[in-house]
Amino acid sequence: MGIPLFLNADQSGLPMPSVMGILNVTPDSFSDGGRFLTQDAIERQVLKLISDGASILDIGGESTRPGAQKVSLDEEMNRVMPVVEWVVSRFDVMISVDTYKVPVMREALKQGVHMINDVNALQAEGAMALVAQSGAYVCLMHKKGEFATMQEQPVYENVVLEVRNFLLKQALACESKGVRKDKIILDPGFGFGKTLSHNEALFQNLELLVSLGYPILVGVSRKKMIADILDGASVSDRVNGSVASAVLAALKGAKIVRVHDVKETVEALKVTMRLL
Ligand code: 7PJ
Repeated sequence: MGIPLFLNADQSGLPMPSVMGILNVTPDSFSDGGRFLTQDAIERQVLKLISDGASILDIGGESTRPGAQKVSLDEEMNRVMPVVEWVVSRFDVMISVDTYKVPVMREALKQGVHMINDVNALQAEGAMALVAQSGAYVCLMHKKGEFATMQEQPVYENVVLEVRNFLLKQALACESKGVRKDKIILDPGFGFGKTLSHNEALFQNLELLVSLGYPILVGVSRKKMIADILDGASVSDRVNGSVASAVLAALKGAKIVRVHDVKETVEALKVTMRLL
């Protein structure tokens, strides 16, 4: 547990947010054209994320995008654990595992990962106690509804208050189960049961979440909301919009930005924080 968060002070003395690099260990991300993940391609991507300046790696084996195929527990374990073991044994980088399944959390924590990133905010039976006992960081994310259907007309009376109240409730529940307050990170969950106008309201009011007193993580990288703003830009045309939103999130007080394009984001943040 030797790697503290948020130590990356820029030369200006202003705090740089930590950049979390996304490592999707899924066949559509890394494959030999068939259904096998190639360890070599994954290892190259890990090296790239680290040399590009990621201070946290977020390793995930199941896509939670709307409409994505569910992955069995065994399959997720087989995808994620070899990569976790490899990274833990070789690199001094903070490791987060993106999972909502308790057995995956348990195994990853045994291997010494530093953070559990749960898009389901530790709502699974036993998840809070497990994280509490491990002493690891946890990111609690808001989502509305189930993965397959969450983008079918989500409705809120007041999205900002609903998300704020949910995250605060989960954080306090974690604390009552023994998770230390300074280990808890909150995330509004952009795109998880939210329309573009819900995402906009959450982003515009990010300060309200920041004022809860927990570090905030923002993940908008290459998401559909960027495409919605940019007239349907393809995934490869979403980089500039993603970087702009990471910078804005940092200016609004986010402490972690979860991104695919680490080099671009780190450079933009460095220059922004220096010239602010
Ligand atoms: C998020 C995530 C996010 C956190 C994904 C994608 C979809 N974890 N996992 N926050 N998104 N904490 O990357 O497009 O926004 S998967």
